[in-house]
Amino acid sequence: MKRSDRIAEPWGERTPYGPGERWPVRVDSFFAEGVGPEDVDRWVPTASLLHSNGDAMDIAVRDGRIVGVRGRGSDRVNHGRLGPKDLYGWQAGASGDRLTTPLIRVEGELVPTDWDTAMDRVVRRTRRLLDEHGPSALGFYTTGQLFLEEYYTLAVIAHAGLGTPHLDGNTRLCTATAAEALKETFGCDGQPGSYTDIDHADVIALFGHNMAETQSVLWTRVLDRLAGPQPPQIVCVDPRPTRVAEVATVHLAPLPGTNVALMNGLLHEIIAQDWIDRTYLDAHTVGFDELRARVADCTPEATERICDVPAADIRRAARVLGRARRLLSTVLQGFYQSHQATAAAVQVNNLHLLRGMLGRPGCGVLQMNGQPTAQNTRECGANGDLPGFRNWANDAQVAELARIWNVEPDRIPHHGPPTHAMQMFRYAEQGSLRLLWISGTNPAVSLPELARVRAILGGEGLFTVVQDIFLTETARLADVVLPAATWGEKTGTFTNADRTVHLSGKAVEPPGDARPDLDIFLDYAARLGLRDRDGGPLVHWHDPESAFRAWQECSRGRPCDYTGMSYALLREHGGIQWPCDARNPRGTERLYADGRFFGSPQECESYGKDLVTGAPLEPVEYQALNPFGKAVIKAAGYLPPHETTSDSHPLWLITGRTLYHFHTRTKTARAPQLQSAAPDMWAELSAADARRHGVEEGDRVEITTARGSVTAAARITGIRPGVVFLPFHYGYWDTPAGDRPDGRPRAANELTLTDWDPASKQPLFKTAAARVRRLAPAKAPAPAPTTTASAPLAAGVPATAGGPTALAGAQLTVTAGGEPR
Ligand SMILES: Nc1nc2c(c(=O)[nH]1)N[C@H]1C(S)=C(S)[C@@H](COP(=O)(O)OP(=O)(O)OC[C@H]3O[C@@H](n4cnc5c(=O)[nH]c(N)nc54)[C@H](O)[C@@H]3O)O[C@H]1N2
Ligand SMILES: Nc1nc2c(c(=O)[nH]1)N[C@H]1C(S)=C(S)[C@@H](COP(=O)(O)OP(=O)(O)OC[C@H]3O[C@@H](n4cnc5c(=O)[nH]c(N)nc54)[C@H](O)[C@@H]3O)O[C@H]1N2
Ligand SMILES: [Mo]
Repeated sequence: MKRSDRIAEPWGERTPYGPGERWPVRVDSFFAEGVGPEDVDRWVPTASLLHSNGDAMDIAVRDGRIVGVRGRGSDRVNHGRLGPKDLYGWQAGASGDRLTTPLIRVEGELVPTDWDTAMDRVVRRTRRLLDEHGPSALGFYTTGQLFLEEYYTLAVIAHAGLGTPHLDGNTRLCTATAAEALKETFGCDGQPGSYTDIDHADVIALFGHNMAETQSVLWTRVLDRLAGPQPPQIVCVDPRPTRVAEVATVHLAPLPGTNVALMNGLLHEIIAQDWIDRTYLDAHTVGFDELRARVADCTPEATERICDVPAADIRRAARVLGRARRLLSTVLQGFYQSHQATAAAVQVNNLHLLRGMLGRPGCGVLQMNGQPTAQNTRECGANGDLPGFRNWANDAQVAELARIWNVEPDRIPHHGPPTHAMQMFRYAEQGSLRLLWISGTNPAVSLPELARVRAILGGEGLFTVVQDIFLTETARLADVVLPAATWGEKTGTFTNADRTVHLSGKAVEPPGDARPDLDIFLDYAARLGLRDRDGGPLVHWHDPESAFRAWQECSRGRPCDYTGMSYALLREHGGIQWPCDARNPRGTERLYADGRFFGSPQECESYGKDLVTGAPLEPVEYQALNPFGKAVIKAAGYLPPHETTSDSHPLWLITGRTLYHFHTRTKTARAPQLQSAAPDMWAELSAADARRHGVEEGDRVEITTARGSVTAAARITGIRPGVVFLPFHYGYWDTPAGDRPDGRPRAANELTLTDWDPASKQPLFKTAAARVRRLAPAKAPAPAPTTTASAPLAAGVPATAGGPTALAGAQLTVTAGGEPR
């Protein structure tokens, strides 16, 4: 086992393999200075908590401290490999500035206190609000980073205990569209495909997904296929020159916010060329005729005019997709975080239905997750539906849930879908929501339009509880701060983007008085004395394993059936894919292999929505549309974004991630290797736009939208002309001004807008109109990584060409080493 350097070599050395072969094992590891594997007292199995890939790993413990990690070679997900955040991120847990005691606000200041005092404050406020205003004064905004057991407990407390409809996750910002797109097409959430589809595919298409940086180990699997015999062809749809684009057979770089137009153009061409599977369509789908009519006019030329992608490239991409024998597609934030998110993501599902590419090795759709445990937030009913993917609009399913919880069905709010996060913040702004309990998320950096978010969280009328491991920008605005234990300090399970469940073990004690999130929720339920209909405790479990068993009962017979699992089995076997029940005791590799979906009116999680207005379909409408529970092909026309570029704001602003950081950097900035790989804010500009604004590499620039301005160092890259990219990782906790943007606003979300996709309610982080101004000359190159999509042009990464419009406007799209594409 050798030490791995995943800063300089993020994807490590190649282990090539061919189609249908097993991906070779390569075990990555990293240890603290002066420690080696021989010094380790114990290895504790877990999986990565810094993305959705679920990389299985073991924590090295020595003298009660975490001293390193190694990948687990036997696990189905990563075959031993670890990415940069997996290898180095754990160091943050031992950081000296962890929260170690609860804090309460006294005369304007947060002061340390004990658990009794802090919880008593929260419980007294809860009771008072329940008495005076009823349950809808209470809201819970959770995350995609806790464990299944924790979400389930919170969901039971909110839905059945308090009876508030206001429970959502930051998964609303993250994978609400994945869930919605799966529900629209297949009737239910749940990933059809499997990571092993990479082993078999002859075409892999990535739609708005920078897998190289955001699921870096999954990307090594693709790279190893590319290095082996009969490599797959890659299709990349992204306005930036990502490492995915670099190896793509076809790279389409559409204008931001035009994904639906692009997809309709591709589907038009595939139908026109008759690259469709009639037998599959007839047997397993409804809605094809409507789609065909909808895309009839979407010729490659018409598509070029909207997306600014050459018609010839659209034809080439359609040909690759249309003639694939085993097609794997992945979809992520380039599609999910824009104004027609669900409509666009659904078209990728449609592509697979048209081509009959589902349920066989190599034929999968991965409507990806982002956060490590986002899948569990959704399964457990902490993100817009009821637990076990139950349909709030189906009385029989609500009654079943009431039976499991032993409460009256009326106790569970189900007159409409649970409130989405953006609406909860609106209610808080208006004053009807008076207590907001935030767990495991940092909205003062991650939500759109931060000035507004700060005003809401800091507002007099709102009592804010923040449960975190650090004193974040959000925690500083709280009335009560609860110190949590995290990964490695608590036990629980979580599920990655391909339905693989891992058990994550406790390796070390949490610092000070910090407590597992589960214990905090259990304590709240106990203090409130929540009861079922016979007067017994509503939350009748007491630790992770008993919570898991309670969840198993809730999942019984549902698509996400966990009843065949146990902690013992997960310990023995490693990752297992749900559904796992008596019929599938070792889990299920692919859903829908038999062409059967969870789409019948009785079974489905949702009756679907109008993709343009977001209006839910009535049960009778769904019954008429899809009586036999087939897959639904839903068409959608392209609509322009609400905010578009203008003379005053001529550039499209998009935001996103870099390889080395996780979100608001509370963990990755406290890991020295990661922080020094990307220490501060930058802005990516094309050479043409840089020249037009008189900007050179490293210059300080100001980026402005209708919401505000930020400053950053300019990085000139091969991004398509007309687009500026900002990473959203940089907030204020580690700036001289502390938690305030005074002096030097830098958080990308100062600029983003309060708006969301009508169907999934996922906010828009990838379309806004901006302008750029040069402030000062460079002192040094921008502090952006050179190994990734932010590589400077000089590094020889080919520029991303726009279509003819961009060429005409920009006069420059080709640089050293680049071919005009
Ligand atoms: N290193 C790292 N990995 C992570 C995370 C992290 O913070 N850091 N976070 C995890 C989480 S929670 C998530 S959700 C995932 C996100 O993973 P990704 O979705 O891969 O990441 P993003 O950078 O948000 O966006 C992906 C790409 O969308 C492109 N894009 C922007 N606008 C458009 C558009 O209009 N159309 C198209 N087609 N593309 C567009 C951007 O150029 C960007 O390269 O990553 C997970 N993994
Ligand atoms: N502009 C822009 N904004 C975006 C995005 C974008 O692409 N562009 N992407 C969006 C997406 S996809 C996402 S997922 C969000 C992410 O946004 P956030 O969820 O706000 O980001 P994180 O930094 O991951 O916040 C997680 C918090 O949980 C804390 N934490 C970590 N472990 C634990 C634990 O075990 N228990 C508890 N209680 N707390 C813990 C961390 O310290 C941190 O404060 O950002 C969204 N915002
Ligand atoms: Mo996310």
